[in-house]
Amino acid sequence: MTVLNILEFPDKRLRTVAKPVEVVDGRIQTLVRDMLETMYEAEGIGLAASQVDVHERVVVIDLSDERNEPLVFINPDITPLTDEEFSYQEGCLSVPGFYEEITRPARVKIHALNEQGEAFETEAEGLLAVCIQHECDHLAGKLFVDYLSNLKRDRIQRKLDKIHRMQQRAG
Ligand code: GNR
Ligand code: NI
Repeated sequence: MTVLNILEFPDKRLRTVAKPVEVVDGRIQTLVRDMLETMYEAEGIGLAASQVDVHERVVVIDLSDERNEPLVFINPDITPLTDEEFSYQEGCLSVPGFYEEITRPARVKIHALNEQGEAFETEAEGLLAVCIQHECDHLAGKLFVDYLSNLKRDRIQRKLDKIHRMQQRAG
């Protein structure tokens, strides 16, 4: 297994629209395992393939405290189930250190394939609904900062640009 490099905002590659997975084969299963290892190492609750510069529709999530309940969504497709909204303080491994309240549909239906390539559907609410919507945004090249005002987003971009410049100088 391999810990993959996570792209950080404002990296343009995060804006790439992911393509559907055509066959869930060994290559995709290896990607899923590497994404899980990367998510656990980074202590995130979710990860989209876009964040590791693989532009295919693959998402992993684990909301459990023990970090032993991996959820895998290949070619996820979500539809809101209600007009009701839910607000949550969101963070992102690609926007490290910044947290902002984001409002989204409170419940969604999810259609996806599992890691064996079998179709399944489920409904999500609460944190799972937040997380799957956040991950599907990544697959569309979208980040939670896109929901913020230009002022807030530009502030975050300037701070991360500065951090990235300092990291570059430190080698
Ligand atoms: O680890 C993560 N935490 C989180 C918190 C609130 C809302 C969404 C998330 S997802 C994030 C991991 C990540 O960046 N996934 O794309
Ligand atoms: Ni994210």
